[in-house]
Amino acid sequence: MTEAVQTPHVGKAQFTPRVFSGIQPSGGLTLGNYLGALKRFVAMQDEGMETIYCLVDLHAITVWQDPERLRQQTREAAAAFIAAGIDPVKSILFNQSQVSAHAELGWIFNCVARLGWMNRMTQFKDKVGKNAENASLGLYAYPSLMAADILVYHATHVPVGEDQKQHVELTRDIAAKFNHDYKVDFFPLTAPVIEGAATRVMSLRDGSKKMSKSDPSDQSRINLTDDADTIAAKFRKARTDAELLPDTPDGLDGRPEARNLVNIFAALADISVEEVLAQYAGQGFGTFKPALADLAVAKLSPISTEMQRLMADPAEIDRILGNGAERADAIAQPILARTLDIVGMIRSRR
Ligand code: AQP
Repeated sequence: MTEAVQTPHVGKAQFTPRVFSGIQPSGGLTLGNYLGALKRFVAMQDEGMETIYCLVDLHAITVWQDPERLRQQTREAAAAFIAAGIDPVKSILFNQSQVSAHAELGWIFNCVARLGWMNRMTQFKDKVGKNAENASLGLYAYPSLMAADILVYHATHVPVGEDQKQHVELTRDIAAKFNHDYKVDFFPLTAPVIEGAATRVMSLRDGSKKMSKSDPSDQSRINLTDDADTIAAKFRKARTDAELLPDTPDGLDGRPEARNLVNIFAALADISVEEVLAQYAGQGFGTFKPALADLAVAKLSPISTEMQRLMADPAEIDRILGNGAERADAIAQPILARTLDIVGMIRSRR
C-alpha cells in the first residue's frame, strides 16, 4: 500500500482513507498525465481504497473550449481512464459538471480562501503570463473549486503530479480555515500523493517546461492517441545533449532533457533511475532513444487500441459517466448539506 496512506484525523474526527483526483478534458491526454496521474490512479484503485476519479470539465472551461470538442475530449479522457485500467465498478468515474455539489461548495470556498493565498498560485501566473487582465475569473478561482472537488468527498489522499502540489496545499489551508472559523472538525487535511520516477514529465522540446496538453507544439508531447511511428519520431527528434549517459543520477545534473528521458524510461519500465543507468551508462542517445521509443510503444499502444474500441460506442461512455455521477452525488450531497448547516443557510425546501 502507498506509504503515505493512513487514517487521518482532525481534532476528534477520524476520516476513512478515500482517494479523489481529476484530470481536465482540455485536450487529449499526454504521457505526462499518464505517468504523473493516471498510472498512479490505477495503482491506488488496486490497493483496495475507495477511489473517486473525475473529468473536471468545469475546470476545462476556465480557458476557451469549443463545446463539441469539449464533449469529445471528455469522452476520450474517460476512454483513456478505462483503457489504462480504471474499472468503473471498483472506482467511481464521472464528469464534474454532473455533480452540482462541486460548484456549490466551490462558491463557499471562494468566501473562505483569501486573495493573498490565490495571488501566490504559481500555475495561474505561469498560465496567464503577462496577460492576466484577459484571463477568466474562473482561472483565478480554479484552486478553490479544486479544493471543493476534493473536500466534497472528504477525500484524504490526492494522487497528482508535482505541478499540483501547491493546489493541494491550498486545499489544506481552506479546510483548516473553515474548521477554525466555524469551530468544527469537519473537513480533513488532505495529503498530496506524489510518487514515481516521473512526477514532472518535461516537454520534449524544452527541458525546463512541463509537458502539457495545451502546448501549441504537438512535438513537445506524446499523446496517448499517438501511433507507434509518431511516438518513435517524437522521441527521435526530442531535444538532448551530445554527451553519453552517466553511470549515476548525479551525472544528469544540469542536463534537464537527458534527465527527462531517463525518468520517462524508468517510470514506463517500473524501475529506478539507477537501474536505467546501470543498463545504458556510456551509451549515446542514438541507442537510448530507439529503446525508449520501443518501450513507450509497448506500454502505450494497448491503451490507445482499447481507447479506439471504447470510443466507437460513445453512448456506453456516457452511461458509465452518468452511473459514476450518481454514485458520487450520493457521497457529496450529505457533506454539502452539512456544510450549508454549519455555514448557517436555511434549508427548508421540500
Ligand atoms: N507533465 C506532467 N508531468 C507529470 N504530471 C503531470 N500532470 C499534468 N502534466 C504533467 C498531472 O496530470 C493531472 C491532471 O492535470 P490537468 O490536466 O488537470 O491539469 P494540468 O496539470 O494543467 O495538465 P496539463 O496537461 O498541463 O493541462 P493544460 O495544458 O490543459 O493546462 C495532475 O495530477 C497533474 O499534476
